[in-house]
Amino acid sequence: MIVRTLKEIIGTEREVSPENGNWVSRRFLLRSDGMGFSFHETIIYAGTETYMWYKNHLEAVYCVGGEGELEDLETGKRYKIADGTIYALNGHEKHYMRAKADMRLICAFNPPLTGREVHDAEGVYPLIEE
Ligand code: 9YT
Repeated sequence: MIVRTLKEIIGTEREVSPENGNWVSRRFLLRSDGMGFSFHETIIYAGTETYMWYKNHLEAVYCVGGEGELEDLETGKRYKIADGTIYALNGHEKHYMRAKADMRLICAFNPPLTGREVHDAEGVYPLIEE
């Protein structure tokens, strides 16, 4: 059994931010934990805009705090994301997240992330195979 606290993750290798500092991801479970998915808490800071395209991954994101606007670039649709809303990128959709207040998001990735991934110039996380 694995039991971890946020306190144990902050300030370690499992806490990851992009160079622009727009978000921080605390990676509670990674591929090395053997669950078949990775599980993170992400804070996206108010006033930021992040372009993402999980070309190699499926991601589900459950918002438990803050508020932002999600734009699906495949359809042009915009969604308000706030406490109690989940979105799932089941079609590898390119998207923007614009945070209006610091957003606290619980995220699961399949396949699981291995650790230090941040978005590349295309908004993509690389697929790291063993
Ligand atoms: C909502 C989102 O995807 N933000 C980027 C960070 C990502 N959730 C991660 O690596 O934990």
